[in-house]
Amino acid sequence: MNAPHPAHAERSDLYQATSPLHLTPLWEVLHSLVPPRPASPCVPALWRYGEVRPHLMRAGELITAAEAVRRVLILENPALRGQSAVTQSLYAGLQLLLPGEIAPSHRHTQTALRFIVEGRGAYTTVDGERSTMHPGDFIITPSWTWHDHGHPGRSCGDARGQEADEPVVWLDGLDIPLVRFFDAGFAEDGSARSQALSRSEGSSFARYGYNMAPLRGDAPFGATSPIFSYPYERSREALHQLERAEPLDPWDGFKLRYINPLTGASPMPTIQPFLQRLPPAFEGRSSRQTDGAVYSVVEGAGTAYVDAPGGPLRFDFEACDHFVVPSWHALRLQSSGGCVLFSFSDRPVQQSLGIHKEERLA
Ligand code: 1HN
Repeated sequence: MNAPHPAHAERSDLYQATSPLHLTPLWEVLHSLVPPRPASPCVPALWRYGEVRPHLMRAGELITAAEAVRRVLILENPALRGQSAVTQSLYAGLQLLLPGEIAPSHRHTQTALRFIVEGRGAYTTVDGERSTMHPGDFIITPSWTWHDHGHPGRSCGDARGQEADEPVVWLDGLDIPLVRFFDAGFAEDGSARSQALSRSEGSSFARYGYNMAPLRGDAPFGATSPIFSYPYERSREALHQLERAEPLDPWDGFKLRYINPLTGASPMPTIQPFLQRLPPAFEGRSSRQTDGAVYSVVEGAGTAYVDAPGGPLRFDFEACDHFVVPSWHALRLQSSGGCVLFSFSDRPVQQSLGIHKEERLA
């Protein structure tokens, strides 16, 4: 073996002498600080609903929504265990509410989205307005708004029948890691379990959801959409109409982004949700983006091929499965019978910083 370069021993001495002063030589870390391309510590991962659901239902037997406050199994990126993060910037979890339960009112700086996975009969109340949940609905909780969830079941006297007795499960997406990064989070519990209602159900949609808007008044939630619920019925219809009559995109199939109707921008300043239809016999091309994304399979089945540093991965997915594609991991989608995918990412943050990048590969 060669003798160590004389400077190396002296450099070592320097590092040892500077370390107690909390000083670090940049030249030892420069390349990992500014890598030539994104090198996410996150890994691609798939959560099969068939495997997750029994544990979620078991949680429903072991703890009430009231005791848990939010009864959720967090989707943790396998490479970020213990951090409650699905990507470096985003949180995702599956929440269960059973008939007769209430998840009590609170508010926090973190913005949340809900995407309903299964079940009927539950509602969420945001800032005094209730939204009934249906599978496929995308629902927003703006930053610092009071919110509670409830599931009256059949005890409330209406005759909706069997369906109101179902467990309801939804995907929560929050900007928790982002807000934690900024050390900017506040939270507060409500004084009542359920907040008082101040508007009729559907009034925010009536005001803002039909390509019209009130004549006076500011945006009620700043940069966040004034619509609390984007019903699946309507988003699905949009995609199906495009599928019937329009050419598909070779990478995305038919993919639309949800918007804040007052601005045309993302419904939330930190999270952009999307809905995407892959028609039958779809063989998508490969692309990569700097925004890692979480996917919820709404209908149908297909395959996601994700290029990862350790070799390509293949996720065969079906309805209610969830998967995560980290930043700058090329993704290719395929579906023989057709499917619908919901997804969300931190794209609006990256776009506002001017660093978002997408590459569509051959
Ligand atoms: C929260 O408030 C909800 O309101 C869900 O349903 C998940 C995760 C962390 C912190 C707050 C909800 C959450 C959360």
